[in-house]
Amino acid sequence: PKVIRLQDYQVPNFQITKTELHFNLEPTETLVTSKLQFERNAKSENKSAALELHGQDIEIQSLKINGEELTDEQYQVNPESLTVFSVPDVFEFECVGKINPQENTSLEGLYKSRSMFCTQCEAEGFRKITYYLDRPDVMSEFTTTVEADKALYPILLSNGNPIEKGELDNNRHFVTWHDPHKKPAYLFALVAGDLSVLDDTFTTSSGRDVALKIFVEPKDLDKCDHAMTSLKNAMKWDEDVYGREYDLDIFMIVAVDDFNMGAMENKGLNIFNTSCVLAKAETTSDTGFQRVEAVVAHEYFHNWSGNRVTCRDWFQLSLKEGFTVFRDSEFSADMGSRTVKRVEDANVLRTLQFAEDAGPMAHPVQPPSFIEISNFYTLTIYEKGAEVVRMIHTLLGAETFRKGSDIYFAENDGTAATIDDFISAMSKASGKDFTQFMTWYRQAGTPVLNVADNYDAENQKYTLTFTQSCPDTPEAKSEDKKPYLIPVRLGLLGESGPLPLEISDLGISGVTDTVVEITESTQCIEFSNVSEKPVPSLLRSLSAPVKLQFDYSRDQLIKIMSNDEDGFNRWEASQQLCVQVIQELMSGRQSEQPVAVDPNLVAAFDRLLKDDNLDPAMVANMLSLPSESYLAELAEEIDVDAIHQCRAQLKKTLAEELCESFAQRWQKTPATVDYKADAEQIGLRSIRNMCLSYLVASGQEQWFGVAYEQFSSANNMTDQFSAMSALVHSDSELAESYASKALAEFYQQWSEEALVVNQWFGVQASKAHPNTLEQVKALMEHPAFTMKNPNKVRSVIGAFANNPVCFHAIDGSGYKFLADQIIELNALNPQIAARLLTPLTRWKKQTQQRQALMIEELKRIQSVADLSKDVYEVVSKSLV
Ligand code: HT7
Ligand code: ZN
Repeated sequence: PKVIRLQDYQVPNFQITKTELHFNLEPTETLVTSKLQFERNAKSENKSAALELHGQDIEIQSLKINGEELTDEQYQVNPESLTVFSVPDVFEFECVGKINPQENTSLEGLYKSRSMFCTQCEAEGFRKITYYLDRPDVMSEFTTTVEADKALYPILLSNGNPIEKGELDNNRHFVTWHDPHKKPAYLFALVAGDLSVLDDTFTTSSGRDVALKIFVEPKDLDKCDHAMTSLKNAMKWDEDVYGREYDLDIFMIVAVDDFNMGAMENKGLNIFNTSCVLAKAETTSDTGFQRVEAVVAHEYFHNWSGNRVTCRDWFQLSLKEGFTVFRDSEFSADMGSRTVKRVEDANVLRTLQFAEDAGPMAHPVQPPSFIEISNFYTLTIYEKGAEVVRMIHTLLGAETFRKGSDIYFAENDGTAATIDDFISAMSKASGKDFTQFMTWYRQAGTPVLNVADNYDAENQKYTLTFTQSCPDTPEAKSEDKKPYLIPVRLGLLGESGPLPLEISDLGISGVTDTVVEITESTQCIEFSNVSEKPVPSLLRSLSAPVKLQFDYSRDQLIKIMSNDEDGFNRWEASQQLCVQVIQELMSGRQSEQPVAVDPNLVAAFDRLLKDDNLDPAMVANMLSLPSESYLAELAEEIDVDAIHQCRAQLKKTLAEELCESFAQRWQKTPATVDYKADAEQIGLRSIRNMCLSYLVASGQEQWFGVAYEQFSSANNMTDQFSAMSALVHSDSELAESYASKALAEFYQQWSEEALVVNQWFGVQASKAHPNTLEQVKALMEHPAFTMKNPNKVRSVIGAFANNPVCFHAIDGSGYKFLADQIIELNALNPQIAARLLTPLTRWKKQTQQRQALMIEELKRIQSVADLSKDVYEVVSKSLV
């Protein structure tokens, strides 16, 4: 397969000023007629270029230029393109093509999801609908007519505003939509189905009324209120914080069951995975509610950061995704608890993105090349990209950042822009030189920031020495990498509170929190008038996406944990303390000299449990042990069994020793009466369920009964699922009967709710138990499971592949199972196959025995005939 490179970018030879589409919808034979007004691009160097259009799996019925049917000699069709050899400078191109949505299991282009038709065009799906210049820098005005059977598909939608509708023969009808905003083909959308709608309105800051509509299958109409509230909050927030108003008279969301990702920001017609729209207290957990709020906001925010200003090419993907994730993350922080949101984001970044940055698919936020762009919708583009924007926000301050975003939107509105355009706007607003900062976009890998300190009591000077480095990644060796500009937010803690900071070199004095810019490979920051040896609180709020190394003693961590002004670093200190203790248990296990859990950690947890002043959500986060994947990320060589067992040992010890404190905190935290997904109630449910999970982990049977009782009587999914999950994950044999009873009852209760059944699949597939693989195979035979639905695949196969002890079973059974599924999915849905492959590609830090088994399965996948570009790229890069 061909490698596409950023350095080869060339402006398109043609532009398409107007696009007129007509869809005659039939499940297996949809006719698509396109009339495209072409003009040669004045900026193109090749003034006599042939017309080369993208297109795939389209049966051509007719091709015309300016009304004249083309003869066979005038064009050539290849599997992925159509070339018309000689064309005038301005002309109309007409194509009638036949496509088969029913058989389209890739879920790209036009496909059927249950009884409805829908589309997914980003990144390159439009070319499966009709021949086109399917690239984001070709922007056109679309008019779309959708024609279908009226009884089966009463609702016919596309982008923009409806301008005409009518009845046709044979019980058919049509609606014509016109989108006044020029857009690239990846933002095109069409939906047809028998859908119910939740209606609302939003009045914009300039007084325009916008009709808001959420379309769902009739059975789901009672689960749309939260998405609608989130949408209105997001619309208001974007006006208040970014001065961005909505620009059409109608904004629509449609929920579909079969979807490769979370949602899609098509202009005026967002299409969502049901899992990111539907929410109801009884069926959806708090994290589900929060996800709906975040994704609804994310897609809405794309209307400006993505649609009004789009990307010139796919190497600029993080221009829209990184910026929009930053925007949605700030929105969620404003809607709920800022510190909790930061902790959640940091967890995702440090476990998942850091692992990606250390793996075979590592790439810069602006990748230099790709084989299949779908493989680059990654945590690096999204989450690291958002962190890079966050650093700009930190360096400039909120006000200047806003000036920069205003300049960016004003200068690039209606165009396809680049990351450099964004940086140029930020530079104009601030006068800051971003040359060094661009390293964040151009180099892959997670920088390591090592910090050492020195206290000179006599002169009351305190010095921090920062040393940065970045490991080897596929595109560059460590020694060839340039130093980053790293903003480090910090403070110093004294015996009785924060110390005032005096850094004369930087003109900083009289504050207890500041941001210093580390730009050199090694750099010292000197603090004056420091009256006692302080404990440094570094990288507050995770001010840069780096791995911080400072040799903290446990006493120092405990001090930060209980005293720091920065809530994030209090949480971070609790995590580091746990990491140290778990690593100590692992060393003891390895040397066969078992060690006891450090009583200082037990005491610190006890104080946390008794702290009524701290936000309950933060207490829950601080009591939450570092995940197995985070511990794996920190290890040089991963011993999955040791990590699992030592982490479980710590949890059990804490549970046993603090049983009374957990029980007291559980008892005094009220259960939810009238469910609300607000920060306060979410915090209370999280501490209550955290306590319950420890109490169940203590292994005392009375708590199994309590958990089962909560499971049966809960009035919301958070409490019901948490209780069931605690029982399922218990390693006590006594808990098994409670767990299996709960699992059976849960399925009975929720068998009609697809999203709840997915949760039920997931909890079973992620249980650390020798039988899990057999159980997973049985779940795949369950009537509710199908390989054609990505949510089901993720909840069974995906959950298993991310279940470390079972996936990495030493007999290689987990690897073989996953490889078999990928081979099957490669033919059905290449995007999902490639994504699911990730855990198998991370073999480098596994033990040698596992490495060999993993490589064997990767090679087996590589040898499959008809490997999709998606799977080919991931497998081949992981075998280098
Ligand atoms: N911009 C959207 C990306 C997306 C996507 C990409 C590849 C394959 C399927 C897809 N579905 C949606 C989602 C977003 O970031 O908002
Ligand atoms: Zn996005």
